[in-house]
Amino acid sequence: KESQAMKFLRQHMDSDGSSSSPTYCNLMMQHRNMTQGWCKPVNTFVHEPVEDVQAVCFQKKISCKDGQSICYQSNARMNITDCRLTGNSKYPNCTYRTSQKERHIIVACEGNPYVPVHFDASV
Ligand code: U5F
Ligand code: U5F
Ligand code: U5F
Repeated sequence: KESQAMKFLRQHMDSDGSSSSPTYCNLMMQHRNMTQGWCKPVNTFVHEPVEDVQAVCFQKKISCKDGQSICYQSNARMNITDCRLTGNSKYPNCTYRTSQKERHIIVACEGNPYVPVHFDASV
């Protein structure tokens, strides 16, 4: 079974990639299995080394958007791509808007080793 940590890597890590192409999200959301059964509405990919993203678990502690759990905000801005479902997209044809950004990422972490398991937001 896929662990929470593996799920984070599948859904949110693309270290070697960049969203140079406008069809990046259409391809990646499909390749990373986020368009099976439904179209996942919002998903961020991070284009930084996995160690740099894992290190965020030891950076600035803040509240998650749920207001209850602990999240961590990266000290540095990171190269990310936000994928957002377009308004007229209808399952199974999931079409996304691709936006490349430089932002601080916010993640939740769990386990031993303590690694990212949830992508909360970017600022
Ligand atoms: C990057 C990019 C783009 C890398 C599109 C590969 C892509 N890229 N800009 O899923 O059945 O591994 O690696 O061939 O699929 O992940 O085995 O799910 O910078 O799209 O056929 O191949 O391509 O796909 O196992 O606009 O190019 O991109 P799979 P593949 P893809 P299977 P499955 C992107 C990736 O960031 O790092
Ligand atoms: C993923 C992500 C993000 C899952 C945010 C659900 C979310 N996610 N990157 O975009 O103006 O914040 O509410 O759809 O925007 O429950 O309301 O900030 O990969 O937070 O359109 O919503 O879902 O997320 O209020 O940057 O989405 O997260 P937005 P949304 P939310 P608004 P705003 C991540 C989360 O996998 O688990
Ligand atoms: C923890 C947290 C939060 C673990 C939210 C995974 C979650 N957590 N603070 O909606 O991009 O199922 O994955 O968060 O994926 O099993 O939207 O990974 O400490 O609930 O497809 O998945 O799954 O959310 O968020 O504010 O993170 O959480 P979805 P998520 P979930 P998406 P993604 C929470 C879990 O306690 O142990």
